[in-house]
Amino acid sequence: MKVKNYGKEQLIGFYETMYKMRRFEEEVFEFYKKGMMAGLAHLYMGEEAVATGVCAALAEHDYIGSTHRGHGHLVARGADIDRMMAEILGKKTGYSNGKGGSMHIMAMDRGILGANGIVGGEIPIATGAAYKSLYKKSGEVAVSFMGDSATNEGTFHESLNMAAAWKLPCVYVIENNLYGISVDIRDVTNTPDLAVRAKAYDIPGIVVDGMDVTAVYEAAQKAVERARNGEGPTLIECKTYRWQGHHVGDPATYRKRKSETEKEDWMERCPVANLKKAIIDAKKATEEELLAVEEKVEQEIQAAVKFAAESEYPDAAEAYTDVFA
Ligand SMILES: Cc1ncc(C[n+]2csc(CCOP(=O)(O)OP(=O)(O)O)c2C)c(N)n1
Ligand SMILES: [Mg+2]
Repeated sequence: MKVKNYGKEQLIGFYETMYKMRRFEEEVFEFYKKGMMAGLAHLYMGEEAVATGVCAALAEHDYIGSTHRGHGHLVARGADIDRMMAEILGKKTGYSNGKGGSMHIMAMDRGILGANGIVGGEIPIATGAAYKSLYKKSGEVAVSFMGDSATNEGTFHESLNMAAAWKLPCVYVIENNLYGISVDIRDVTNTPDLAVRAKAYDIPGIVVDGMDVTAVYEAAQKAVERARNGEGPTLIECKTYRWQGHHVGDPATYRKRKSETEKEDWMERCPVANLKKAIIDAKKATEEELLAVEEKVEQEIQAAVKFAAESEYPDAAEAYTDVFA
């Protein structure tokens, strides 16, 4: 991790965002275990460096296409933690008045164009936002996050082709966590790196260590600059891993198929703990200063849990408002 090239404030910012994502989801997992939330949640734990590094390279008015694993994308964009937590519990103070829940969590006020239950659904949506930016000359860059498995969807290829042909200001970010539910991407795809698919569209395809926030940030910065300068899209593949199963109800036994210690090996590379260690080792901040950051985040998280728990559910009479059907 190249923390030596960074200032204290920026490193503390990265750490605060990543620690907040982790703590937010630990509370979501508790909600699930206590039966406080409806449905399931797809946790981003382990992948925090990806959204943090990418979103740090964006401007306030830029757009994000998010996935079913979207909590981290919202936190990275500075979404309101109270409204996020309330949405998870289906409360009317939530971002979608409690009707989206975990999988459809979104924050239009932070440029998040929606999370998607349809794998690969976010890719053409972000591409459309990039097209709007070009057409209206409004200057926004659109980022589409996606899983490794989404790159085997037609939407991925259709979108990259169009974005490359029209030089759209779009950045495509693959969160390669090795799995699509229980399917190992290495068993269903003939190239070890997914970023090589960029060659088919003659755009840059970059592989980065998705456990290193500085590596992700630097790749994203170049891609965003390229997009903003009218030079077209970039495909960035971040190699990462999810700590939990596909969702909170998945024991993920399939992870031992290739290596008994696969999960443990990746957990040793924890992006949050390793960033903390790197900051302290490089003497960019002291342990006490980082503990103070953790304490501040903890207070925010506890306040959000209280806010969500004490908020009301939407009224039954509102069942048909804010929905398309
Ligand atoms: C079009 C479509 N096909 C299949 C599914 C079922 N499904 C939900 S998540 C998922 C795996 C997604 O894997 P990946 O894109 O790698 O994202 P990850 O869950 O690993 O973040 C699948 C197959 C779906 N929701 N939509
Ligand atoms: Mg995956």
